[in-house]
Amino acid sequence: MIDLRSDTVTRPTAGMRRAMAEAEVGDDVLGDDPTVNRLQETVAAMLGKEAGLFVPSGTMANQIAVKTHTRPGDEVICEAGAHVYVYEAGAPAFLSGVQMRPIAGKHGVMDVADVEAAIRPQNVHHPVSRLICLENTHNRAGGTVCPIENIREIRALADRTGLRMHLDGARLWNAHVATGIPLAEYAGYFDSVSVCFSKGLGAPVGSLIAGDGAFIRDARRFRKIFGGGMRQAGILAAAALYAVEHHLRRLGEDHARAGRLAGALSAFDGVDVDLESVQTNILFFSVASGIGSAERIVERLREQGILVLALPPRGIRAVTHLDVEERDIETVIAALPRIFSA
Ligand code: TLP
Repeated sequence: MIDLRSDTVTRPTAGMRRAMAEAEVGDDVLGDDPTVNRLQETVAAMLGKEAGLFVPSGTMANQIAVKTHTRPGDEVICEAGAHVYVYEAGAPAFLSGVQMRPIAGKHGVMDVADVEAAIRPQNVHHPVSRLICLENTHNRAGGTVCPIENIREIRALADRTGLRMHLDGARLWNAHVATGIPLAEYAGYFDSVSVCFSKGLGAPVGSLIAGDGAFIRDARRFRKIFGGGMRQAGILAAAALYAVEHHLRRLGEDHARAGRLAGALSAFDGVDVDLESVQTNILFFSVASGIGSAERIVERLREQGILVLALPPRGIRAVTHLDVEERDIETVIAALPRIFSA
């Protein structure tokens, strides 16, 4: 099977498994795991932040950040398709008692004027606007990169109005490789940043939150409260370190492959690909009703040994990653006429 459902499906390579097997470990809840400590220091430094905290998932990273920045009753501004709002099971309300204020963006990018208009005046009737969350790259918008000028404008607004900013950087690695903008430059605009090792970088588990020392001290307590304190987690941190060292540079290959696939798909009548949004490793396309439902197309691709995700009624997502090679993309492209020209 060629699995294009997500970049989360990768399996650890032989080299990564060796690094995991050889990892020095200790009890990380007690702060004793040398490999976790090395990962936290290494990635915090890459992001230009004082401190980092290793957590089990991207969802937990975002939710700890929301919890650490806010108080119950606060409002959090984010783009309408943001993962923290759409795909985290209502956790901001469940875990932090905050209300989300979604704003429709273009290609996942919010206009600064719309963000400004969403900030509540200080008044007893309103929730307190506390936090702005950005996502880079933006998953639901098709792996789009948030322009640095837009981030800068929103930061200036946050500074003027006293709001904080969190970056869901699950795929910040991809934005960095696509643009050449240093990770620390992106991260510098945010009070906290989350990054994932278990997506394009190919580690089996793990994310990290970075911020200043006081923020991470508070976040560590919320990690414990949320049940994310892990013991000999160095085995996982070793995989994450290996991923950062060996799999970051190669993300450009995934981007090129997603671009090729997008180009091939766009040649078929009734298949709509917004080529402008295909900037990294994620590709969304939609199928006209004459061709079949998204579920039907997913089923036909599965019969050809290709897995993708349906976003009913018309949308389909394909994601390239470490376990998808050049010849897999050729196989997929060769299968397309059997799916769409029948
Ligand atoms: N995204 C997953 C699904 O949950 C949709 C995927 O297959 O793409 N932020 C962003 C931008 C994400 O895309 C994801 C995962 C997360 C956070 C959450 O990470 P995990 O799955 O580790 O909790």
